[in-house]
This record gives sequence, structure tokens and C-alpha cells, in this order.
Amino acid sequence: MQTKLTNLLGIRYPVIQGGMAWVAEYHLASAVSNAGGLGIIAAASAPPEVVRDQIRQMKKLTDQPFGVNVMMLNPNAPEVAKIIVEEGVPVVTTGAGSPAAYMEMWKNAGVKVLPVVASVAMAKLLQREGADAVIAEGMEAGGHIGHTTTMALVPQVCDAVDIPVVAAGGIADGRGLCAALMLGAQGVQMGTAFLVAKEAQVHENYKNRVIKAKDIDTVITGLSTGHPVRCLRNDMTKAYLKLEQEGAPFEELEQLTLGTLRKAVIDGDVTNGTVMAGQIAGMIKEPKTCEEIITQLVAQADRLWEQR
Ligand code: TUI
Repeated sequence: MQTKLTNLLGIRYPVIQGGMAWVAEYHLASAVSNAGGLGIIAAASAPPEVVRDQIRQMKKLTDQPFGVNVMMLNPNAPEVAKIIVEEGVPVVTTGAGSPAAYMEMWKNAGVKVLPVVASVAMAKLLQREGADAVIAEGMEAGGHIGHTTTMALVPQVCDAVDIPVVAAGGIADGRGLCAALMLGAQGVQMGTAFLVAKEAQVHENYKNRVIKAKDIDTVITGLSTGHPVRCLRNDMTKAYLKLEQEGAPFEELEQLTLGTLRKAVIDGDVTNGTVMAGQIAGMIKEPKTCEEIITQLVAQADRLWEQR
């Protein structure tokens, strides 16, 4: 399954793993890369030297292309940006803001840059800045999101830019991949599907919540703060949404979420922690290896593509 994306990145299948904070570490990322997709290590808010170590561990487990995701809200982003160049990381994805400030440094070092965008305006701006492709992420996605759905966003971004577009948000199988290609995308990025992968170093409680989730089980917190985040409904989101409705100030809301993603992913507290997941969680029924996820997805897409 060759597309402009597989050619750009030198990967077998047009599948990128989402740069999920606390989740996307080298065990998961190397399994994705070894299965023919693009594995991603999330720098998230980890100390820069931890990110360097993750990159070095990654290189021991795979000789395939991989990437690092830089979260723009991270105060360590400037240091992480430099480490990416020093360690010869081939691909960068970015999220939760514009990576324009680092573009020149990365381009000069030959790093392929694929920013996640949630609007046409941001896609056009980053194409001008030299992005190699953009990942158009709809609000079906888990975690920090924009306001437009994948179905509406992807074709509009495809019309607006000449570089390859990757679709993200609400995609977890071959139907989603085919749909994305039909919308004009050259590949997909998936997060929630890889969250429950056997190789993902995620607490069993978290994986089980995703596996048990129904289609309507996600909520969006933080719409009033300008940082909307999609996660599975629990005591934590109930408390947050109640405070938000009462007009609580930004600081109080931020305080409530501090450290709660770690609490869910690492400690397995899925009642008081933040269980980030996309709307497609309802479709994910069992843990599989990354190899199974990717080969089954590609086989299903191939079958559907033949029948079209
Ligand atoms: O970044 C994500 N998903 C994330 S980041 C994250 S860590 C976090 N945790 C709590 C609160 C906030 C963040 C968890 N999930 N997805 C990619 C993404 N990027 N979605 C939307 C955007 C985005 C938003 C605004 C990209 C660019 C952008 O630009 C705005 C501007 O003007 O800078």
C-alpha cells in the first residue's frame, strides 16, 4: 500500500501512531515501526534527558523510521527540539500549537516535520513554513482537540495544501483508512487503537476502560479554558464539568487536572485520573499486538479498495 506518505517517510504502510503523552514510549513505538507503520515517542512533558534516552532505547529495538512528538505547550519544547536534531531523529510530529519557531532548525537538519493541525489556516501556515506533510486531526480524537470533525476537516485541508495530508481522529480500522484515502488523505494517524496494544506500557485498568467503552462514553472538558480535552467519563470529568459549569476560574480547573493523566496511565486510577481516548474507543474490543492491528487494518483496507 504505497502512497505519497509511505514514500516520504520510507515506511511500508500509511499508518502513524499518535504521540500520546505517558503512553507513546519506545516499547510501543518500536513495535509500530517494526510492524511497518511509523512509531512515535511522545516527549510530552518529560525531562529532555529522558527523551534522549527514549530515542536511544528506540534505536536499539528498531532499524525502521520513527518519530518524536513535541507537545508545544511543554516548557521543555526548545530543549527537546534540539535533542531531536542531535540524535538524528528522522521525523517529528507536533501537537497543541504551532512548531513554526523550530521549523528552520529541523529542516536544515533534514528532519521531516509533520505538524498536527486542527484548522485549514494552521495547515496553510505550516505548509508555508516548510512542513513536509500535515496531520489533520478531527475532534473525534482523544486528548487535546480542535472543533471540527475529521469528515469535514480532512477534505478542506486537502483542498488547501499541496503537501500530503494525514487524517486523524476516529480512525481505527481498514474502513477508516479507506475513508481517509477517499477524502484525499495519504494515510492515517491512530492513537486510541494503539493505546490498548499488547506492547503499550499502559495500566490494565486504562486498557480495560477503553475496551469496555461505548460510542457515547467520551466527554470534552476544558471547552471554557481554551484547552478542550476528550476523555472517558468518570468521577474526575464529572467534578471538572460541574466546576466548569459553575464558572470556576482557569487556575482552579487546571489545578484539578494536574498529574491526572499519569495517575490513570501509570497508577491505573481510572476513577480520579484522566482517561484520554477518542470516540472510536467504542469500536475497540480486544488487545492485539501492533503487528496484528496494522496487518489486519491493511488487509481490510485492501479488500475494501478492491471492491470499490
Ligand atoms: O496535541 C494533541 N493532543 C494532545 S496534547 C495532550 S497534552 C495536554 N494535556 C492536557 C491539556 C492540554 C494538553 C493531550 N492530547 N493533538 C494534536 C492537536 N493539535 N490537536 C489540536 C492541535 C492544535 C491546536 C492548536 C494544533 C495547533 C494549534 O494551533 C493554535 C495556535 O494558534 O497555536
